[in-house]
Amino acid sequence: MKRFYITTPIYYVNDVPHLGHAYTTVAADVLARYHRAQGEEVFFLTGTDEHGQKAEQAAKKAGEPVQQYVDKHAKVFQDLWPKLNITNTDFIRTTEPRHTTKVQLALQTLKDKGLIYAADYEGWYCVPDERFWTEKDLKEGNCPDCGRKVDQIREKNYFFKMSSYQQRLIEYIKGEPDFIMPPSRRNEVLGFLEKPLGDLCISRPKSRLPWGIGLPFDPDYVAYVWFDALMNYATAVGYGADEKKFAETWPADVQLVGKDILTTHCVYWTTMLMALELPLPKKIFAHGWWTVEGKKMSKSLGNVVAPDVAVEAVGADQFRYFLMREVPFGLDGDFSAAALISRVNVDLANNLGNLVSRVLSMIEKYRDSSVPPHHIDKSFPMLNISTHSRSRYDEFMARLDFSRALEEVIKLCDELNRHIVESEPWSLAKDSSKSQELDNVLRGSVDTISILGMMISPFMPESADKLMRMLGIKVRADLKAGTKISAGEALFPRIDENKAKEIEAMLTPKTGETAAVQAAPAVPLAPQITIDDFMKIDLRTAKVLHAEPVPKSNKLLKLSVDLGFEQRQVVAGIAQHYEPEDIIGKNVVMVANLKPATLMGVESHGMLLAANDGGRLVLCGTWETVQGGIKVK
Ligand code: ME8
Repeated sequence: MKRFYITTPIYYVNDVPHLGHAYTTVAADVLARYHRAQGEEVFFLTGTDEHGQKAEQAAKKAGEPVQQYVDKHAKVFQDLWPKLNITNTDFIRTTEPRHTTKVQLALQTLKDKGLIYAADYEGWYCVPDERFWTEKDLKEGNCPDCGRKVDQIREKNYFFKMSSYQQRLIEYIKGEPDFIMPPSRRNEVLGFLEKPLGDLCISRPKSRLPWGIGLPFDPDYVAYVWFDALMNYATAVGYGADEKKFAETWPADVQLVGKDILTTHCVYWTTMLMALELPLPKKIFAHGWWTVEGKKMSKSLGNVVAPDVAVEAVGADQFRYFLMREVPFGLDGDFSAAALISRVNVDLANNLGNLVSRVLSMIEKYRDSSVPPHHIDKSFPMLNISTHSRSRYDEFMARLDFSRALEEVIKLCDELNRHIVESEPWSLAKDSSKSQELDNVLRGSVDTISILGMMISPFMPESADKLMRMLGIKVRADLKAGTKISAGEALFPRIDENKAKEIEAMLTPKTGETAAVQAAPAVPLAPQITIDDFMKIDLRTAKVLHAEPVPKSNKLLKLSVDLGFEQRQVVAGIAQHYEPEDIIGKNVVMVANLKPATLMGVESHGMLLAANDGGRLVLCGTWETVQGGIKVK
């Protein structure tokens, strides 16, 4: 039987694990647990990406031999995952022989097939990104990706004939609507493939970068780190080593990645697989990007959220719940300690936790802690509701829509709370002729609680286990009349104000910069206006289609926005606050009837709304996605 195979990216060892890494890995774990619960055999892979310039430079900076450095840092990831209850089947490190030898096998295979050739390369090279760029790719002479300076180089290298697969890849993506998810990312890849696809430089001269896997056909070269890294998904499951295991596991069913590495996975990896005559993964899902209180996570800002600290602050289940519930999978998210605390208190402590204790204490009080029988002559409203809820939950899980799946959990809690209020078990308990009715309400409620336990278990495994223990059972099917329950302590303790302050201090320590922002005086309110004054301003929703810096300006970005009925060019003074690629696809609000103006020689036909947070500009948009051109009042 084919295993259900799930992968995360393999993380660079030069960075400390943070919220972003935890996000992808928790999502993969939720999926793995969900599929296991369906009786499937799951292979869940994560690991570390240990070659290349980044690792080499980080080791140099730390004054350590590279192997020692990567060993130490891979361990940080390996030690972290159990704290988040991650149930990966395997952990691959790209410096392991099981990987390096099979990367060499893949390279030799492609070379033998005539799909790798040597050529002189002349162009621009970004050292930190380890990427080549053509003259026209550059932005103001710098790397279009990271904005840093690039070096001109001329050297012999080896190239993979990626361009030969362009048409086949386009047709494949068009023929498989669910291959790249969500659809916005699929369109992005198809857009990328509209331009001619070049061949991929898959080597680096050892003289410049020795820390890599040697090319089997040229001792002076190592493999490009992305060729090496992407192969992990195959080498970990037996490519070239264990044919049986490979056949039972490959292709991956779901490959989870962040949107930052969409092209490497959807173009480089897929064409590599085509060239190796291997099937493509069934699905590549590129999720969105987390910021912390509106800012990119960065060491210098001191706002990197460490997953182990989050676990220590609120608990593993609570943190997992927040990550999966807060943002629809695929969209960008913003982390704040306040949002995390609010999710724990509102959804988990007040709603689900209270509901469990409400139902169990009623069974304790009215039925001496024994689960009552069903009386079949009665209808069970909760049974229908929970069956429907469960099937919607399954639909969302199948689409990797984790946030909506959890929304179903909360909705089912609301339904059960309503059912209890409406059926008034406390009144039924006073009337002995209503004993069967009371049994049915209590039984329907405790059954629903057990369904809720099942629904939360991929997300919050410890709490689901605790809940089952409170219900006196191991699996849901064990819940029978006479089963002894125990209400015990709260399933999710509430975070009180003092604890909340402690958590905020642990998770988002204020740096000098943020502290200064908080101390800034409030801007005085402008004089009052009438509603007629306000109505003169035509505010509209708009979607950012394109963004690029305005030449010679370090403040301005030139945007193209979709207003539904037309596209507009708008110049916005936000270049110091947003990278162009961060705002493409965002839904913003703009003043649509402002007279056109010319800024640094570029015409602007409108103005985006942004909050000025002590000098930091934060774009304003709509909470939910709406079409462009909708009036905002
Ligand atoms: O790119 N928000 O490794 P990496 C959401 N080694 N997800 C985030 C995130 C954020 N702010 N930051 C990181 C590499 N991630 C390569 C991958 S795979 C063959 C090689 C997550 O350590 C997200 O999954 O930079 C992203 O794609 C990944 O970490 C990048 O990890």
